[in-house]
Amino acid sequence: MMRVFGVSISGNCYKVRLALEQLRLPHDWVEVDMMHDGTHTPDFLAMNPNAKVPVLEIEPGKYLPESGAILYYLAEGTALLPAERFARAQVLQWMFFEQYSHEPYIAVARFIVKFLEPAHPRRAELPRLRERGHQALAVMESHLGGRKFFVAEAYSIADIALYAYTHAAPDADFDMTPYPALRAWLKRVEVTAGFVSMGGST
Ligand SMILES: N[C@@H](CCC(=O)N[C@@H](CS)C(=O)NCC(=O)O)C(=O)O
Repeated sequence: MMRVFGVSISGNCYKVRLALEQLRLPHDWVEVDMMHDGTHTPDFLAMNPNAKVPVLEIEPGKYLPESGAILYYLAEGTALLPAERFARAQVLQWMFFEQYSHEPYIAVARFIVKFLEPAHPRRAELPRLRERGHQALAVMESHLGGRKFFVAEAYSIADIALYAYTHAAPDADFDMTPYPALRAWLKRVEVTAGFVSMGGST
């Protein structure tokens, strides 16, 4: 059985759990104690020298880190990854967008707001993170206007990758009012087959 080394409160790990559930792939979840250096033990570093969750254990000794790479691996040959060449590349386009222009702002802002104490000096980063995060949300809003999903009108791992921290943006006090297409898309994702929420099972 595949195993996921992850942290339940992490959006990057949630992407993997959502894909596994929607693809009905049995797996075991191993909770890593990120707040107490659980990603820096010799055993963990042997799986991912970059010291980050999630890591997928495909079989004993065969490890894949990076949420986007894991989604791509799991989705191969399924409806979550289009077969057509251009659509497939567009899925990667949006997953790279998520990693470079979206997650570094929205996920980091969420971490600071939700998990660091109110007087933490990293709060000084929030205005810039919010500005850049809103730029990413505006790009998504303009792409989604009139579209059902990010690529080729079909739900894919691009939607899973972007859903994780977009739906969690209000945790970091992002006001979603200016993004009606984005809010409608979030609702559309939430009724796809086998959807599970970040905190629970529905
Ligand atoms: N690009 C990576 C980012 C993974 C990441 O940032 N993981 C965080 C939790 S959300 C982590 O493991 N942080 C622990 C650390 O940096 O020590 C991915 O998409 O998987």
